Parts: sequence; structure tokens; C-alpha cells
Amino acid sequence: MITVLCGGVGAARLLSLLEREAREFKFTAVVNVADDLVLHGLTICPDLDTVTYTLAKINNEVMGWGLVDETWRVNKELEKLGGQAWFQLGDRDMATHLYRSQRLAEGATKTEVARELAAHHKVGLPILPVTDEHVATYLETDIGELSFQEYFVKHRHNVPVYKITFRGIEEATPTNEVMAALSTSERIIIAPSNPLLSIAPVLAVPGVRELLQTRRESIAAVSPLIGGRALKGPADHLMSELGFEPSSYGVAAYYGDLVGHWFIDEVDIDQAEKIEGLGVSVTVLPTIMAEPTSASALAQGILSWLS
Ligand code: FO1
Repeated sequence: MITVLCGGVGAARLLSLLEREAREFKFTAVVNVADDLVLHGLTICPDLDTVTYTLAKINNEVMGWGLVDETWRVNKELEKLGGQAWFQLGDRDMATHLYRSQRLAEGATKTEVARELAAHHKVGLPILPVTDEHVATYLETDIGELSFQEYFVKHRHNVPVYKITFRGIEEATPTNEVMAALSTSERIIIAPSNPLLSIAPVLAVPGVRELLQTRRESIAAVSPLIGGRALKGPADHLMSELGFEPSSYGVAAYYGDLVGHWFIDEVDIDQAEKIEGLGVSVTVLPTIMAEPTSASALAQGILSWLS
């Protein structure tokens, strides 16, 4: 069994690639929940839903989030009412948020609801929220403190950030399912998700980093930066704003002694030696999963590390 630490799109793509190309292994996804928000009284879990929809092959490739064949009638009416329509909820996607919110109100946990949604969509692998407790990312920016989705969607991650905090994280506990997956997996892969916004709040749930620190040789990560740039989202400029080098080396230095093996893009071949200097092994290969030849090279590289 292999556990993958996940944010949203990059992780979802990696999981579906591995599910397709590494059939002899069983995968478990441990997913960030610090992007979650309550809006219109509904609990919305973007990373859990992106992973579920992508593995179910019903994700919206064009938007990068939400469901395929989406319509927006509710959101348009909401906009006319002067409601909070900046965070666009599609009509089909809304059913997920209604279902989850009702189940949570009935006393179900996020873990249970994630399992029910995965079963409904016939997703074969366990999709585990890292914690069932409420944690929420806040960012101190040039224009004041913003919640994660205010920063990411309302301000299009276009404002300089000084500090990131994960509210509620000290009181949060990882679920038993997550701790069991992390301690019994043969290998653990950190997906090419945003290190500061998606993976950091997974590692920061008390007990998770401590457990992973005992397993360095079994942990690999795929760099989310290629030539110093993120394929999507603010990882590159956020790294600079918070004092980290925006490069594969910078990400490797940021994770430090947590990771035993790195997969970096061939564009960053000149950084391999410097990363090895951190005491880790490195595979250089194409990592862009949107391109089929490059995706299969990445899958083959990961497969040979797993075998
Ligand atoms: N991203 C956007 O850029 N604009 C949106 O209006 C938006 C709505 C949305 C609704 C449900 C959902 O599950 C995700 C949604 N996202 C939207 C994506 C989300 O903000 C981020 O991609 C993730 O939180 C980052 O991993």
C-alpha cells in the first residue's frame, strides 16, 4: 500500500496516473482540508472533491475544479440577489455540498462523508481527510488578513503574503485511518501540490510530521516547481514572498529531512546535485502530467522507485 499526501489538482492528476499505470499497488489519498470553507451554510471541501471527481473521471478539466457538464443557474440567481457569488458553485457540484453539509449536521464525520461520496462515484481508493476537525488557512497580506478562498479566488492569489496560519491546527488530531495509512504504507509520496498551502497543513496536524520523520527512506516527493514556476497557482511567488527559494531546490530544502527521494523535472537537471547535497537521492525526468509522454515517464520513474 502506498499513501499519497494530497492537495488539489496536481495531486488528483498524480493519483489518477498512478492508479492507471501502477496497477499492482494499492493507493490511499490523505487530503488537505485547510482550504475548506463554510459558505451559504454549506461545508465545501475543495481538495477532497477535486480528488474524488478526478478519480471518478467527472472533473471539469477546463475550470480545474468542479464537475464536468456543469451549469451555473443557481450561482447566477445568487449574483442577482447580491449574494456571495464570487465563489462559484455549479448546479451539479452543489449537490455534493448539500449532501455533505446535511450528513455533517446529522453527526457524520468528513471521513465518513468522503467515503460515501467516493463509493457513490465508484472510486476504488480510500480518500481520507487528514483530520475530521475544522482547520482553516488564513493569510496575512498587503490588504489585510484573508481566508484561503478570499486570497485564492476573490483576489486571484494576486496579493503579496507575509504570513500563513492554519487556525485550529494545534487542537486538531489526524484520524485513526490516516495514522494507520501513514504507519503501515510501504511507501509515501508527497504530491506536486503547493508546499506552503496544501502540504504544510497536512504535515502540521499534530502527530503527522512526527510519524513521517521516522520514515524518511520510504518518502518521496514530486517537485511542484518546474524551472522555478508552478504549472498552476501561486506556489512560486508565495515561496519568494515567504523567504524560500522558488525552485525545486527551494522546495527540497523546505521539506528538509522529511523526504528521502526527489522527482524533479528535467528542466531542473542543474539542481540535482545541489538537492543531493541535502542528503537525498534524486530522479530527473519529465514531470508534466498534462502531456501523455511526460506523464508516462513520470509514472515509470515512480514505479521503479516503488519496486
Ligand atoms: N476556484 C476558482 O478559481 N474560482 C471559483 O469560483 C472556485 C469555486 C470552487 C467551488 C467548489 C470547489 O470545490 C472548488 C472551487 N474552486 C474555485 C477551486 C478552489 O478554490 C481551489 O482550487 C482549491 O481550494 C485549491 O486547491
